[in-house]
Amino acid sequence: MKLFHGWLSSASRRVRLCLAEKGIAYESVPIDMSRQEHHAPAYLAMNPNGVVPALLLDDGRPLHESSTICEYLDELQPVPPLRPADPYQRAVMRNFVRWTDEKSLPHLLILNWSIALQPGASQWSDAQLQERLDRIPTAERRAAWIRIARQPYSDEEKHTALTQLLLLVDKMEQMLGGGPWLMGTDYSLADIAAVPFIARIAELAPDAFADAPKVADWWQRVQQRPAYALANIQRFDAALQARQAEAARPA
Ligand SMILES: N[C@@H](CCC(=O)N[C@@H](CS)C(=O)NCC(=O)O)C(=O)O
Repeated sequence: MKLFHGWLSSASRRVRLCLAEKGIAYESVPIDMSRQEHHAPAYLAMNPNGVVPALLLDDGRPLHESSTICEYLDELQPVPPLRPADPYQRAVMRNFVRWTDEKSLPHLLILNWSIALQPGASQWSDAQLQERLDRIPTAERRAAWIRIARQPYSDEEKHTALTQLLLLVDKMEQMLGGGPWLMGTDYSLADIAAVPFIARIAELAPDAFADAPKVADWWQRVQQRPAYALANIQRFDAALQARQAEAARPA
């Protein structure tokens, strides 16, 4: 199968983690969001929402939504299992994943886009911006690009976004009872959903786990998993600099 993904995208990192845990081989197709490659017609045919990631199965059928893709992979290859066997616990897991989708990702996007996409997007002329907006399939994502191109997030908005993002740490500290993982004894898609956010929180607010010892231990355990290294979750700032240096290199 082929994974169309962004190296810096949290939703993409989630799927890379899942594929690595499963030991499923795949072809990696990086998508450059700063060039709006995810708004090209061929990509939109795979993901009608115009966001990354998208998984293209061997038989040509596409799949989008990181949480759906991860559940699909867990059904496709049930060993090692990444969802609790108990239906109630599975439902609790899904609600946690949904919580991160709704309450963490929008805030992280404000912080990430401000450094990764705003400098380039603010240089576009009105005509260039309109041309790009015309290719974006949803009003919500169009609004996000207008915002980043024309009305940069203020320091206060970024501060609020970080405060909201940090609520994940409190939530996880409460969930990590006996541990060692969010759903108890077994590593699951709940942990995988949280990893990209906690990795970024560790960079943005290194003291964030000072009052959350269970999350601090969980984060150490996550980084020791072989799948964590395989998923190639680089530091955001280092990856961004490498990408910019690559783009600036003469052809
Ligand atoms: N719920 C989606 C969210 C995907 C998403 O928002 N991806 C971001 C990167 S993490 C993206 O592609 N943004 C590009 C855009 O909005 O133009 C999923 O989990 O797959």
